[in-house]
Amino acid sequence: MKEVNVARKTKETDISLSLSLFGKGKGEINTGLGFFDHMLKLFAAHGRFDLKLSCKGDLEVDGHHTVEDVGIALGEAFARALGDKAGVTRYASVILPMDEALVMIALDLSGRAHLSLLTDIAQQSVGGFDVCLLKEFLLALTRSMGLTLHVRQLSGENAHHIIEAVFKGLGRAMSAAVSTDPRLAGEIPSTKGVL
Ligand SMILES: [Mn+2]
Repeated sequence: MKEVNVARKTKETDISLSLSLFGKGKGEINTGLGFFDHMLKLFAAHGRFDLKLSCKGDLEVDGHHTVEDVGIALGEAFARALGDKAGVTRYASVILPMDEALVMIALDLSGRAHLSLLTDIAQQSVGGFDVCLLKEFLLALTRSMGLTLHVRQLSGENAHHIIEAVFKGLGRAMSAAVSTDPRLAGEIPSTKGVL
């Protein structure tokens, strides 16, 4: 599978993104939100994706449009890179520790968008990143690529650690789900024949 490029421009954001599913984990990310860049770099590194992303968003309003639209563009890139999902593993889950934080990620490249996010984060903001934007990002991603995603915070206190565990776990689980299952011999992993 080769590199996929997505360009998305609205009155709120201007995004250009390139994604390789089987890369070296290289992230070149510039969204103007330092904490979000850090999270997306971890996602790329732990997923072994190569992700180049620049977003010029209306940060003078707040981070909402930037975070949501990056989720939409990233989901579109995954959907296009996966195509008909022939031969992919499809399901994956991981329980990822980050110091005191422990987060479970379970996902299915189902073609159906569903997000179940259960976290308990006391801080409202971390490094200028509104904690509520975590949900907006995951909603945009799941809708855009047709992903079923369950996220459970099993423990944790520090907002940076908890959100970091979500992005690292998401990278790890996505990496496993998009990988080829040789036993499928190129078949689409659904009894319906379509994902
Ligand atoms: Mn960190």
